Amino acid sequence: MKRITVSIVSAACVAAAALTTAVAPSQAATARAEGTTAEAAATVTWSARWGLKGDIPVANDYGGDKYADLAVFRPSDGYWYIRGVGNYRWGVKGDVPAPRDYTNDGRVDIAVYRPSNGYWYIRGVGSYKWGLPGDIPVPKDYNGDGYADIAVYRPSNGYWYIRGIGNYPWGLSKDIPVPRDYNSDRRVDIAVFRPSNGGWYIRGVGNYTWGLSGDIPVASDYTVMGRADLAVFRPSNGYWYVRGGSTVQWGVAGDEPQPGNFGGDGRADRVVWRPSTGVWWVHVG
Ligand SMILES: [Ca+2]
Ligand SMILES: [Ca+2]
Ligand SMILES: [Ca+2]
Ligand SMILES: [Ca+2]
Repeated sequence: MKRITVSIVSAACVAAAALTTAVAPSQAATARAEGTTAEAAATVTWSARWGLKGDIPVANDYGGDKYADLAVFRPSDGYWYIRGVGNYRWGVKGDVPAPRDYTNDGRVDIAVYRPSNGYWYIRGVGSYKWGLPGDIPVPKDYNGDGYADIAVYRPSNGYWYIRGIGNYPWGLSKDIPVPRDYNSDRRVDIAVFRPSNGGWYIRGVGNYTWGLSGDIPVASDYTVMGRADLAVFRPSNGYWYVRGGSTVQWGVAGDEPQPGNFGGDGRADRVVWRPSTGVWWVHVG
């Protein structure tokens, strides 16, 4: 993780290409293409600088090609910089990015939640009043219709307010909301991670212990089972612990984990964005 390199490793063939110069977008794209044609067990790692200190990482598939796109929201100028897709002015300083596919077209839509007035501004869709200062936006598809639902988690009372669906008490003030589909029914489940005891409380699914205080929850589908795996990134040692999956060291303290589908295969990949340098470190496999 110290050098900027691209390496491709698989069980059947070992082919490594190290790029000692800065990774250009075209080179990263090449590595990605090679990775997808290699063995299933292939691991591809690459890195690219995209973003500046102070930015908020918002990697998602904005273009709709199934690959997550490197992206940052820059509070200082209100722009979204999405690599390979474009730059868009949307939001102001203090806004919380809330990108999701609100239109069910396979493309994640640019959106922000504004804590100061409780409004959601969804680019190309509209604006909606839903929330109060202090709320945490948790847009996900809770009813499985393909459209992300506007929703907030309110730490002050532990309630989830899901627009058009309902209100649910689930959580405590210091919990971190981690809504995902944990049981493969295509509906996102209300869930919280409790840092104080490493507990995961998943509504309608169960309670589990996975992680320690100080861990950052990074639940996603790393094992391609069609549901999110419990997972944490531990800043103190840079390890990703995936329940039922492999343990991988990827990242350092201060990195912001951004798991996503960077390999285009439906598998979540371990990815971190380093605010100090603006470099994304991508571990596909
Ligand atoms: Ca994409
Ligand atoms: Ca969309
Ligand atoms: Ca929905
Ligand atoms: Ca579910």
